[in-house]
Amino acid sequence: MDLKAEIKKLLKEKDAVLLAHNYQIDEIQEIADFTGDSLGLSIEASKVQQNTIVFCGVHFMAETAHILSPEKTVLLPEIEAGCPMADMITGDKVRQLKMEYPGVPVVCYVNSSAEVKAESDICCTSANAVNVVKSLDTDRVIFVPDKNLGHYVSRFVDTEVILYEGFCPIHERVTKKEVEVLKSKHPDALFVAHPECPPEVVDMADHVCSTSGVYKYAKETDNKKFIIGTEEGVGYRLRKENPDKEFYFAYDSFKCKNMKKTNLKKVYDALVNEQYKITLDPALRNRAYTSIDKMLQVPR
Ligand code: CIZ
Ligand code: SF4
Repeated sequence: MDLKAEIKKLLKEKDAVLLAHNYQIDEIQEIADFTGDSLGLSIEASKVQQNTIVFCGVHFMAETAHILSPEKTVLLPEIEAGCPMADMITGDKVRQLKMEYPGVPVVCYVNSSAEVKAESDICCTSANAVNVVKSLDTDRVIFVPDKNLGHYVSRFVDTEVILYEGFCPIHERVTKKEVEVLKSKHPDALFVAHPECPPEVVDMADHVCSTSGVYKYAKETDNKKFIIGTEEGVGYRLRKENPDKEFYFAYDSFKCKNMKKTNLKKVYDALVNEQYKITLDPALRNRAYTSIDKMLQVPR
């Protein structure tokens, strides 16, 4: 069976759109209607005509798509695709933090569950986190769950950023030593890091940005070689858009295994069986929506 052709056919038949996160396997990115970062895809999903969204990513991303488009059917082809960083904090934990620091607003990275978003005051992405914190009229914020993104933000604001002990195991894994070795091997390469990387790695970067920022930087920078400090799925579009440039990943197998759980067969099954539907209790969805909506009012 030609899975790609079958998927295309089913997408039409079922009035569905296929979204793929930048960290998905190449074959999925190849046939997706849209590729992007978690928030960009959810915003895209809210604008499309189709009634069904097949979200190739991890659970919190499909939840975000549902939060922004509750009237649409959101399908996550692999129900086991979770995010260890998002799982490092719960709604209860946020409530506890709020009791510990009364009156201090909670900023939560979109890489978090709906329950955590609902308990927070405002969301942020890696692209707008600094502006989100600056937009709050306060001298302290609680930042959850990513301590590395929180630390990165603290470099640019006067606000005291109270960090939580969460992290992305894939980005946390990059070491200064590995980047040094790559830099000495490719002295003319520029190093781009995602702010989920540890602070000492971020310190070494020529440029720090979100996944979408990586594409823009590689395209617009007049340099032939880049060391990439984020998940290797971005390599698909980087190589496609810059065939004359070279990309090296900051460590071998810079791979999110949850992102790689989705494959063509699972997307096919998702369409045939209309699985797995991601929904939320409407009251929870509304509260999570408020935090996302507040973020959307802040300029990027
Ligand atoms: O690390 C991730 O999962 C990222 C960067 C997600 C996203 O697109 O915001
Ligand atoms: Fe979660 Fe990290 Fe995987 Fe992103 S790359 S989904 S933050 S574990």
